[in-house]
Amino acid sequence: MRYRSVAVAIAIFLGATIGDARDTLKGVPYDFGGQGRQAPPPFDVRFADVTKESGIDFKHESSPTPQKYLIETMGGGVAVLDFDNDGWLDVFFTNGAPLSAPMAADARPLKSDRFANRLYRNNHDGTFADVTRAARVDGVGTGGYGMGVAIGDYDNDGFDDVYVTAYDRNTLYRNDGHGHFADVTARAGVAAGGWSVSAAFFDYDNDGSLDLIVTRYVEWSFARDDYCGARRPGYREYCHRHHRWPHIANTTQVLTTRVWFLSGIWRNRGIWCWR
Ligand SMILES: [Ca+2]
Ligand SMILES: [Ca+2]
Ligand SMILES: [Ca+2]
Repeated sequence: MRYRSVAVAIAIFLGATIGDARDTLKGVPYDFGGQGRQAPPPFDVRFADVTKESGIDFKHESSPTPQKYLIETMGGGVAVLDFDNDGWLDVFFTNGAPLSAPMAADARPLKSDRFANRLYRNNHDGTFADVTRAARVDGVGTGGYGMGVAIGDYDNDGFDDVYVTAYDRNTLYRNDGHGHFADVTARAGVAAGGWSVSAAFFDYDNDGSLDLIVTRYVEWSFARDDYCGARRPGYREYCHRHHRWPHIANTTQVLTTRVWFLSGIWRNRGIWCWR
């Protein structure tokens, strides 16, 4: 009798479970445990492409060359932030830099107007205005070949600041709270160098000031633009100078698993002092 009771109990439980699941799938309200809670209504959210109407006309410029430099193959970063604290989200994009074929071994890519980073201010009506020049975040004349972007209020003044990663030189832009940014990279000592890709602000020592972590990709430069694999027009394979696997097709996997390395963590010791 004991086992029969258990079997009946299991059958009832399974039946109840199946029944509940069917009711939920049908969108039938269900009272969870008699507490008056009901299943949520069917999820029917759809997205519309409003890019054209929004006025956001940014186009990433990779500057493709016959050499097919490895940095050309990377996309740019994007951040959504409220840089003017008006309660509406604005958008920032990173961009590449002009390359030629070939580049000098010691070349350092410098941005021109076509390769400017872009900042779009939210107009509160579904449209955005390009305020890059006024905000002084285009990176023209400096900036390197842009990769990622991190947002954080590192000086605790209530306005979000911007950190852009790039090949050759990263940039920290301080928000002055009046619609402008200043390049404070040298003073802050966070240029990093090499090929930086990802970055994030976080308070690793819990002292109330945001610190910065930056990761780099591979040891690469125009002088170390190693060529691996088959050579034929319009085609290129990549490898790291210390790890040559010409028969591995998925070179991205090789690069990310073997030579990914950390650039550094900068501890914020005050507004202008990072170590
Ligand atoms: Ca805003
Ligand atoms: Ca700030
Ligand atoms: Ca800290």
